Amino acid sequence: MAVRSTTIVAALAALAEANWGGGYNSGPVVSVNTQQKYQVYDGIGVSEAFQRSLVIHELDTPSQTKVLDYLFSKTKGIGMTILRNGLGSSPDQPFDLMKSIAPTAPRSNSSQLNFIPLPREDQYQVWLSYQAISRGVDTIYADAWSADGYMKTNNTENYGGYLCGVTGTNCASGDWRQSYANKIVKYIQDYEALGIKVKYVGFLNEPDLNTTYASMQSDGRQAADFIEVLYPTLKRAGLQTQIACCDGSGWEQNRERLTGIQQAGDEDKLGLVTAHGYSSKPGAPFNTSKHVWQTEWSSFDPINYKWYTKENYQSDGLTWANYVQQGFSRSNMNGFLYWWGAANTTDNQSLLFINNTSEVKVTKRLWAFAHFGSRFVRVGANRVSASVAGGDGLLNVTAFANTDGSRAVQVINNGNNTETVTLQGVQYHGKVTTVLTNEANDLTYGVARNQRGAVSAVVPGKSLLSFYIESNGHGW
Ligand SMILES: *[C@@H]1O[C@H](CO)[C@@H](O)[C@H](O)[C@H]1NC(C)=O
Ligand SMILES: *[C@@H]1O[C@H](CO)[C@@H](O)[C@H](O)[C@H]1NC(C)=O
Ligand SMILES: *[C@@H]1O[C@H](CO)[C@@H](O)[C@H](O)[C@H]1NC(C)=O
Ligand SMILES: *[C@@H]1O[C@H](CO)[C@@H](O)[C@H](O)[C@H]1NC(C)=O
Ligand SMILES: *[C@@H]1O[C@H](CO)[C@@H](O)[C@H](O)[C@H]1NC(C)=O
Ligand SMILES: *[C@@H]1O[C@H](CO)[C@@H](O)[C@H](O)[C@H]1NC(C)=O
Ligand SMILES: *[C@@H]1O[C@H](CO)[C@@H](O)[C@H](O)[C@H]1NC(C)=O
Ligand SMILES: *[C@@H]1O[C@H](CO)[C@@H](O)[C@H](O)[C@H]1NC(C)=O
Ligand SMILES: *[C@@H]1O[C@H](CO)[C@@H](O)[C@H](O)[C@H]1NC(C)=O
Ligand SMILES: CC(=O)N[C@H]1CO[C@H](CO)[C@@H](O)[C@@H]1O
Repeated sequence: MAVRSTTIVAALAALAEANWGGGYNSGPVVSVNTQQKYQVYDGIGVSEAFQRSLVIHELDTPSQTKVLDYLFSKTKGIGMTILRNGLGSSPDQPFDLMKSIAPTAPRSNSSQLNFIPLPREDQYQVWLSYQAISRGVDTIYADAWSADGYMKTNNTENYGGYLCGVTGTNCASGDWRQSYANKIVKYIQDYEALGIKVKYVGFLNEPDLNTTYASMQSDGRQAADFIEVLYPTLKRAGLQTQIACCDGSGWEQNRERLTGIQQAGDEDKLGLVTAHGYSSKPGAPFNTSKHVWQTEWSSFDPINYKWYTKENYQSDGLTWANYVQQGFSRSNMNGFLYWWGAANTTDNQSLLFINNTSEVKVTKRLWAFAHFGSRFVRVGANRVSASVAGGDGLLNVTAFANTDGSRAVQVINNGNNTETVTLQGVQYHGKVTTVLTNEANDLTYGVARNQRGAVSAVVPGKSLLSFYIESNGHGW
């Protein structure tokens, strides 16, 4: 087409938006309103804690590059922007433990901790952070599963127990909160010395559970007791790292802890609220003005590479497409993390399965995440209003407006029927890109139909289709 003036372009766009429902098809209509802005998008992410970073490091070079690109590259992969590293509490480092930087007990709670350098580059999490950052990750979240055993009521990093010094504890060895805060600060400083900024730090993981591996229990009051020490310690060290809490094993378990922190008057010391999806799935939003992330969730089914096997099957790609979408649309999350990105564990705990040192297998869950990754949704975007009318009631939609003016609209068809979906309310000219994922497609790019101003696309049953409009109004 010949060069057009911007006035004509604008007029055409206005015509397009006025004409959407012109009766060209009677399928469902997705209405987007970019003026109605909701939460800010921080990203999607994963963890390689418990030495899965080492498993990636052990791969041969082509497989290693493949894994890193799949997870973090927005051109070759899905463009995750958040990495959750494990902050170790173990005395040693056999597979799959995370060794502490203060592995041996000092003389007393008032003595200097016995720091050692980051063990084995923090199980190659330093290397992984560099690799991730070089591909576009902009947020490192360091999270501890427990304090070191000698700081706890039960003298071990395992089997729950509490941090000595918080409400309800009375340890003969004294109050270890300041020591734990000092250790966390030293860990962040070790990363900063290597040029890696830790944006958020968490001191708990699933504090509602007592497990055989590293775990430390805490209710909201007890979390607040530690936050009151950690917050000024971070400030005194001149660190900008903000506190994340509490990685509860489920959404509601975490809500209880957040409420406890709020009642203690310490919510303003938090930078981020973090919850997992296991014990209770993400539901109603938390009552907080802080950013909220779902920071760990996965299936434990055996390895499943498929997109759809049956309704709500925990490890299917389509199930996770719905979980991520609803995380943003219903639970008002700013970020959504899976558990492991890549692991050699033969269950469905990861998005990529590593078999020995040379084979990498991709699950369909990875491609479900891709539609919500930085290929299409950029850090700092706003989720905006999107709704669907017509159809069989089995379509679910979300929309994001990027700060550069580009927009992404995700349409999940949970039904069996193929639907022709018309898009309304999004300014465009030229072509609108479509991206399709289902059993037969992994991010297959196409062009939306554009008939007399009505932009539409065919969305087969059990599929996820994104409309993507570049900042200049063009598709890709
Ligand atoms: C955690 O569970 C173990 C094993 O069931 C038990 O021995 C221990 O007392 C529990 N710890 C706490 C703090 O409840
Ligand atoms: C060590 O524990 C004692 C007893 O609880 C406490 O008074 C003291 O402040 C603690 N030391 C530090 C450095 O927190
Ligand atoms: C939400 O928190 C505010 C205080 O920040 C409080 O005034 C309000 O009652 C809470 N709402 C609910 C539904 O708990
Ligand atoms: C993951 O789930 C699928 C579907 O149930 C199953 O066939 C597969 O065996 C599971 N993965 C592993 C490693 O067992
Ligand atoms: C995964 O890799 C680690 C590190 O090489 C190894 O110790 C472990 O046995 C592997 N696990 C499986 C299931 O292959
Ligand atoms: C891992 O690779 C071996 C061959 O190296 C193969 O026999 C085995 O089936 C693979 N395992 C999985 C779970 O894919
Ligand atoms: C790795 O390869 C060995 C031998 O080829 C095989 O016995 C083993 O099952 C493989 N590991 C996995 C996780 O499949
Ligand atoms: C789609 O959204 C509706 C309304 O929020 C919800 O009831 C339904 O469960 C969602 N579908 C799926 C498959 O999650
Ligand atoms: C889709 O088809 C399957 C298999 O034929 C059936 O079990 C299921 O109920 C159908 N789902 C809907 C929403 O119609
Ligand atoms: C070894 C040890 O001290 N175990 C303790 C862990 O914590 C629980 C409850 O706080 C105690 O009952 C155990 O004795």
